[in-house]
Amino acid sequence: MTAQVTELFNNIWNNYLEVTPSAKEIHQLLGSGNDVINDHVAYRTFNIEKVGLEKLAQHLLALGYSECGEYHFEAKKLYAKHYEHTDSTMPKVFISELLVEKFSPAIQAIIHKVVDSIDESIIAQQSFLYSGKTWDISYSDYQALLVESEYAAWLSAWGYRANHFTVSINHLAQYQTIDAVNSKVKAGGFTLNATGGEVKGGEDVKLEQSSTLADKALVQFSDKAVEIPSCFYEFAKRYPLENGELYTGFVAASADKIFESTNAA
Ligand code: OOG
Ligand code: NI
Repeated sequence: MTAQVTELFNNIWNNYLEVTPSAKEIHQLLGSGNDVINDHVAYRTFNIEKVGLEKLAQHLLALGYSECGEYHFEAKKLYAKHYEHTDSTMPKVFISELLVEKFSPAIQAIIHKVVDSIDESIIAQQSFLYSGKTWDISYSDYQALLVESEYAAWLSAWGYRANHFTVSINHLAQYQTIDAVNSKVKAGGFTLNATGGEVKGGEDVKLEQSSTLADKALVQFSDKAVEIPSCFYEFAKRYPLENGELYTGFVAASADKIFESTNAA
């Protein structure tokens, strides 16, 4: 089963690198051999049954993952769950979904048009997790979504692909602290998401995180091609609980700011 999980994440990683070249460079900058382990990978979707978070999760459950935690984001109108594999060296997966009914009728109509045009057979296959955008959307519809929800706009333009991969600082050979990682990434010429400060969380909440600002890549809209924010790279350090085991959950207050890594700079 782990070989299948590894193969799935290799496919997801390659699809992510197509629009996130900085991740490959940063991976080389931080690693020294095989010490770059993924803490987690994140997905975004809409809470419409056809593509709801359970539709993404089914492919993980089939490979030995199970549901471990849930999170609410009132202001961004999102709900999320995270999944863990029995083999703790496999990445955790964080899946959020947009509460579509909380948006204006015009926004809901654009979202439903997108979801209606997805082929059911694409969703049913494991490759759905690295299928990207399999529909047409105009640049003006993208801009309309952007006014009410950056998340909805990002998802409609990029589709089903990892929104980010996350380097586990705990496993790095050369760096032990998030400040050391952040300094190295910035010295390499990359920009960090500074919303709420570069470091989100800390030892007090058992999880410390930072992330780059998303790369920019070209999206083929139905009427024209435009460069927009694509995906980002995250760095996470986990701290032990009273029982000595590393905390494996997420921290909603920090995640709320990580979401903004795909905002236009
Ligand atoms: C997910 C943001 C949350 C984390 O590590 O807290 C997250 C997203 O941007 O889609 O990944
Ligand atoms: Ni994350």
